[in-house]
Amino acid sequence: MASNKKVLLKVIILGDSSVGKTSLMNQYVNRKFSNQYKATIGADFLTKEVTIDDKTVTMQIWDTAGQERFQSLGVAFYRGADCCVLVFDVTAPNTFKSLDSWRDEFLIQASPREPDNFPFVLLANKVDLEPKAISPKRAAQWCQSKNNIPYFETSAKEGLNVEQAFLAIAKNALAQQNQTIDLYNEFPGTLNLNETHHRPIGGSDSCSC
Ligand code: G3D
Ligand code: MG
Repeated sequence: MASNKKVLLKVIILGDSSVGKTSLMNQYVNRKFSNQYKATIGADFLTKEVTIDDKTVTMQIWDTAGQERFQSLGVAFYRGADCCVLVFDVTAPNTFKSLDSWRDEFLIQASPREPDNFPFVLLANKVDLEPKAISPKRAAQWCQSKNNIPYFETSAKEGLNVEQAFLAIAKNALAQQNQTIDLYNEFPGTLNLNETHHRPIGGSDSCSC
């Protein structure tokens, strides 16, 4: 890929309501943890430039507007994602139990080319709080069972591990995008959008179109 090409990575954040998705994004993009930022930016996104191996890429981070309560996020939210971030709250066991269904929902809606190799990253959020209901061991086991998903313990409140987690997210998203581009390049003759086909409609070979 030409190095002067602009790279845009789409990252989506999924998980139960109140696990801290919006707070994590706000901490990463604006370096703020604010109770006023209720933000709720709709099926919308924030962008952040990030440098990976001397290359600047733009990460587009999509958050929900609270519709995750009903698991109804619409196809536009999922379409074209390069990485999916799954979040749970270490003090709320139900949010950990929901991870499977968020992952499944993503795979159904986004239908990536290679579901088994699609990059997910798991964030165990609110590690500043006690007591913890889900141990790091349990979370790590879940990650292992899903083809070794990278796993970070974060606190959006204290800014703990947030930068590191999003850097890993960006790297995984970039690797995924490069792989997809390689796949297209492997079959250059499969789809040629510049080619004009003059094919008769209705079975007649005598069309002069
Ligand atoms: P969501 O976007 O997943 O629904 P939010 O979650 O980011 O709106 O966060 C839900 C609540 O959890 C908020 O509290 C927020 O301040 C809090 N929160 C988010 N991340 C952390 C964290 O790392 N540590 C702690 N202690 N709290 C966190 P309120 O009270 O505003 O509902
Ligand atoms: Mg939110």
